[in-house]
Amino acid sequence: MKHLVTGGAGFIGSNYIFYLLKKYPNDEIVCLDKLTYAGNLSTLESVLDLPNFKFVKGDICDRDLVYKLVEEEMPDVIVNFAAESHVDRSIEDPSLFLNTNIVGTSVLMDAARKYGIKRFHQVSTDEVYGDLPLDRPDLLFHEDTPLHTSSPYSSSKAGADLLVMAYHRTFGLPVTISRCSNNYGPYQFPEKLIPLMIAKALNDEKLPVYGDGANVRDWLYVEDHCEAIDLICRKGKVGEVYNVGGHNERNNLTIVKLILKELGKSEDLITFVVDRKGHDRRYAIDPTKIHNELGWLPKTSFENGIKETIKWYLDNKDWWKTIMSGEYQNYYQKMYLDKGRV
Ligand code: NAD
Ligand code: TDX
Repeated sequence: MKHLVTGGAGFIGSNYIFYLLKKYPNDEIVCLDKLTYAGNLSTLESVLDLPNFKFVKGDICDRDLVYKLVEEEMPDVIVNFAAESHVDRSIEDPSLFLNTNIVGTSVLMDAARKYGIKRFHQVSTDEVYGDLPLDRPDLLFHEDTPLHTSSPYSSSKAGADLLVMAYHRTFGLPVTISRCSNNYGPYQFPEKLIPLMIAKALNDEKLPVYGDGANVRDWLYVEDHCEAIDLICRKGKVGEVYNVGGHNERNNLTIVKLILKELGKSEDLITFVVDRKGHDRRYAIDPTKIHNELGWLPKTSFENGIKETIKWYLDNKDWWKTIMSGEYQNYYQKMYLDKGRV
């Protein structure tokens, strides 16, 4: 099978590429990534020279480039991870999110239509459903829960989801959508809660908890998300949405305290800071459909996953330290262009 993976130099996309290459060593993968601040080519270092892997630096909004690439490569499936993904940044600058997350998705789907690609998979998020109250633990997000977004980020993802379903209904494009809860694991950019708190704790810096720290997220180990996407691409029903989550709700303060405990650091490092604007209170996914229809269940418990993740950040300090220093942005020039890999 040949995959065009967009956003593969980011957190989940890179884990997806590693997952595919381990499980299907003969599959071919083309990765298209703009290498924004969130894309780190050094993450893909171990696969860059494989004969069945190709990296292309480019923007999913660049119609000419995308059409040319899809025509040349003719992948069996396009899996779209490329996005602006950080809620706080979307509050600072919404327009970038609308462009990449909505316009970029439409350009990819136009290419998929034009060249008759057999599957377009959109990687979406539970944030499109808005939030749930803390005092109603019985409520969960189902696939037919109305879209009800809070941030420019989640609105841009919901806009893309609506377009994906419209391309299916109007043009018959063979699409699927996955909506997953919060991921954690190796290679997550240290602006998101878990890697940020690990890095700050290791540097003995203050850990900024927004508001009262009682906001709840439903955490899933990234490899479990990758397995779900792969299953949907191979066996999922065209035109369907699949929720992905592991019934693992925790509030932010619990997570931060757990990280400090694992690292042997004092809770005095916690500092409560001004809340995020429009901050979603609680997310909780009902993954019954993907379990019943495709047999998917998460394999990694939170207890093991968080230990593995903390260990990974301890063992790979260079990876996140070069990010925090900005050094990683020279990697493409140094290790890719200069080595003639293009
Ligand atoms: P990320 O920010 O770590 O990575 C995004 C990648 O997309 C980067 O490599 C970046 O360079 C690339 N990119 C950005 N704009 C681009 C453009 N215009 N053209 C080409 N490439 C571009 O994000 P992530 O956390 O890995 O999330 C991947 C996808 O999964 C996103 O669509 C996100 O909405 C979704 N998602 C994330 C989570 C989560 O917890 N992180 C949960 C559910 C869904
Ligand atoms: O410094 C912080 N302090 C803090 O209290 C940060 C960065 C976050 N938080 C809180 C805000 C959220 O309640 O932690 C929670 C998690 O925040 P993020 O890591 O920014 O994730 P979230 O906003 O939940 O969105 C994530 O999950 C859904 C991803 O970034 C999205 O791409 C995905 O769609």
